[in-house]
Amino acid sequence: MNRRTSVSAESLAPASADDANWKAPYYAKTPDQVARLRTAVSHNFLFSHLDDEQSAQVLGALQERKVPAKDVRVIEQGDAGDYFYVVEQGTFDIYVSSTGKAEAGPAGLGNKVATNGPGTSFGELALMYNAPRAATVVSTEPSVLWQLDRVTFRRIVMDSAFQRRRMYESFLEEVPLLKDLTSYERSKIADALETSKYPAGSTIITEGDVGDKFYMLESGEADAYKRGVDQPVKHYKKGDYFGELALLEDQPRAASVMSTSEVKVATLGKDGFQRLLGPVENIMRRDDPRKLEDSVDPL
Ligand code: PCG
Repeated sequence: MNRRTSVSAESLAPASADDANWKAPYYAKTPDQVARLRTAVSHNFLFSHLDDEQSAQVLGALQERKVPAKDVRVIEQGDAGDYFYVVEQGTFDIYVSSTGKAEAGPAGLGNKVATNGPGTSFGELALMYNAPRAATVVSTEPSVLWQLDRVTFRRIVMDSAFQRRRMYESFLEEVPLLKDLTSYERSKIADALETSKYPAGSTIITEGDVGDKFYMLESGEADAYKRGVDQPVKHYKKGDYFGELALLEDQPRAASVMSTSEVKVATLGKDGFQRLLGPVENIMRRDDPRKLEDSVDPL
């Protein structure tokens, strides 16, 4: 079967897995480029769920793009989406205009909503949702980007990211800790989450261990215990979080956490915790359970 797809048909239809003739483009790279590219994508959560073959295809399809100066509009709000970008070097300011479209001149950019540095990415929304660009992205200095064409993005990178965002969207909206984040900030957290399940009576965290993850309770209940204290020092239910102290303070786990029913947790590794939960760090410090424990367990 020799199936042919026109560009315009592709732009309307979601990329489907049954287009057997499609092959990802391949751009040859020098060893230096490969090394720089690997570093740039290594912390990017949109790539972290790809298998080896998918990673090789994506690395081959990424193309280097040098941005020669500051104030280059790499993406204009309202335009059609063509590429997804990973930042290797430099930073980019992101603006959203309430008119839905970027106009000429600095005033036409709208409100600055984010600044993206090395290892971050942008430009996924228009490709995921077949929608106009939702923001304008402007260089703040000469920079280096890696760009991935929309078809490769949709066919290889998007599926897991899209499902992950959808799957965690409603849960993350109900986590009190995250309620003041924008829905876009919550989407970025969803990209980085993993789900784990535990039967009732499991030890999820052991006091004294080195901490490498942050936990949010998706379903079920759990208790925190401290050595030498008979009663639980804290009880957790859906939407609560734990495991933040060891990561905030770089100290061993301050308590053990055990499931009291079957439990599902969404976990965020240390890297994601530090990159994505910066805006709520003060809330976590304010709610630090050691303030409550002091009366129970003076140390
Ligand atoms: P896209 O394709 O809409 O192009 C503009 C990009 O800006 C968008 O994808 C996101 O990748 C990125 N972006 C970063 N922060 C924000 C934000 O707060 N809101 C929106 N809408 N986009 C953002």
